[in-house]
Amino acid sequence: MSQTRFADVRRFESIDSTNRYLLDEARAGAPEGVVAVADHQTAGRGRLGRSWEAPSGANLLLSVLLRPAIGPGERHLTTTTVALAALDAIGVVDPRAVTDVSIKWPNDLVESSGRKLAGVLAESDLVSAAAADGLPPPVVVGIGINVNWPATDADLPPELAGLAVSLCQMIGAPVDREALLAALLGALEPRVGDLDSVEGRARLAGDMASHCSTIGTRVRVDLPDGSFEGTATAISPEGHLVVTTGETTRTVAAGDVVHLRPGS
Ligand code: BT5
Repeated sequence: MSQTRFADVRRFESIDSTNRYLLDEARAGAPEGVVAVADHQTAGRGRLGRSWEAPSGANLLLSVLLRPAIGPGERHLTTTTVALAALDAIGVVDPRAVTDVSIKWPNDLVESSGRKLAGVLAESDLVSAAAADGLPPPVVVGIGINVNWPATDADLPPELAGLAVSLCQMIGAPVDREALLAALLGALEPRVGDLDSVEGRARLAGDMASHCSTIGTRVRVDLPDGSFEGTATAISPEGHLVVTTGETTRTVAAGDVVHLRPGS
């Protein structure tokens, strides 16, 4: 990966969270492109205080430090960037399996049954922005991809039963984590480059729209101040979800989305 901005790959047998590690590095002034990869996380995190589960040595757990020159309103595109790069990478490793994978807004890669294959977590820290003089503010984007765990549904803890799936299950054979990592870092380079220009950001939003199974789906959007239902119709240029409720159209920048079956 020396030809990409992601040449500084730091590997950990065990760490609390690769996102936490890179946020601390960002605070100390680390440049864009540092990558942290872990065999195991003791406190892998999801959004809103949730946790990310993966046994040691089975899955891909990594974070990248980005310093995109974009405004706060467009930061969601960093999640989009990594989700799209992960789709690209899965396509490199297994072109057939990827046809069965889509992005569920805002941050999940899901298999056609809706089971979750990967989750993305973008975190920024304005304190580190102030500390690192002259550098654009950091965004740390982490992704956990279920590569070889679960090997079968029986491996899952009760709380993930029926909700998680791995590439190994989809393909029917173990997958080389290093090959997937190399493909992901390779795919990230042009995708992250797209954050730098208006045309690039439009490409990210457009590609998101074409791979997003939330579009065209009846959804419930859970926000901190309540929920509403509607039909997801588009991805905005900033990567936000456009939902029409019949009476109004709302653009959702952050929130949990539940895909509802027709009539539910
Ligand atoms: C996410 O959060 O999906 C973001 C996950 C990001 C994990 C990566 S790993 C490397 C980096 N370092 C970190 O510390 N984190 C990042 P969210 O949308 O909140 O989903 C979390 C929910 O997904 C949990 O509450 C579980 O229900 C479910 N979950 C946990 N582990 C899972 C797994 N391995 N596969 C599928 N679902 C899982």
